[in-house]
Amino acid sequence: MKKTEFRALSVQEVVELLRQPAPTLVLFHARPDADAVGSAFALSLWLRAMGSEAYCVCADEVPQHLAFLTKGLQESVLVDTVPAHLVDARVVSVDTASPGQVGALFERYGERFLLMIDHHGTGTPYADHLVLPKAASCGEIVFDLIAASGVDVPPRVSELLYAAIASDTGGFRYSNTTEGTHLRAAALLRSGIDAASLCRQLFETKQLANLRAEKAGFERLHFYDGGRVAILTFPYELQQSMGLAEENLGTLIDVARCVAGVEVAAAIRGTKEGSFRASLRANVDFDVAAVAACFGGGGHVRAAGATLTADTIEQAEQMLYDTIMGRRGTTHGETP
Ligand SMILES: [Mn+2]
Repeated sequence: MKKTEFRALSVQEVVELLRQPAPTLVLFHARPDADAVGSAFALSLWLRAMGSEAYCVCADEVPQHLAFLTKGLQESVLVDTVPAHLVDARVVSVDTASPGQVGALFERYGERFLLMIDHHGTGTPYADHLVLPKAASCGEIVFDLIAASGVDVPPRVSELLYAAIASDTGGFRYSNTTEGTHLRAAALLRSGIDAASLCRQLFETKQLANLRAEKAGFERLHFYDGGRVAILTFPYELQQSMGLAEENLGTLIDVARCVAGVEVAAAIRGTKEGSFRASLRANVDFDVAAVAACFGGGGHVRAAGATLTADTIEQAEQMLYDTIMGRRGTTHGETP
């Protein structure tokens, strides 16, 4: 029978569970970011240090700009590269809040999840879980698990965790950054990693194709509510005509978010399936996860995402705008 009730586990319980050697697939969310990749590979190296065979798997390949993180560890994370003897392994997920984020692999592994380790406040548990919404990144939780285990891990783990933590805090700039974030980062620095090099690769290097996408996206940036709400749209036809990959559109949201005066930002891109993928960010105390939840999505209070069903991208933009404004209550201030 399908299990529908799941238990919340403590850090210590998870350590004891994972200390028992067993072949393990470490799964992370589709369209992976550095927290997902860093947390998953750090967890798999820790599992190996405790005598388990481990392999990282994802519905999507690690994007090109994060390939430096996995270099020399695994050639690919796609499911058809899982070694035959690990096909029936237990499955542990990191940074993956709901079945939707597992993506195309949920059908395959849905019944086999031993555990989910995550830091998203909104989500739909699909296994026994360690979910700590106060953690700025899943990397912080994996850091704590490794520390609690007292197991010696290879130096590469420090790099992976630092990248995970730095990434989800926007380089220690976002409001989710806590004293605990810095303390963990300090411990990782103490192990001798080249943090400046990691940060340059994470934050100061962009694919030329991303910059081309940002330039085109900037032309399609609309401001509302006196410049407090910014929404950028990027139709799938435009992506195709420019020869851009999906991963080249990941920084569009930053174009909308970084403009002075913007409080809530969104980037909507068309997909080849005909739906519309929205990323949402808040620069002020406004819950974009609640906006995303109206469309079946989720995320964090200040960073969330959802997939919208609409006939046109203009209609998707209108739906998102209406929902944002509905949750912001009566508009304040006057239009310039
Ligand atoms: Mn994360």
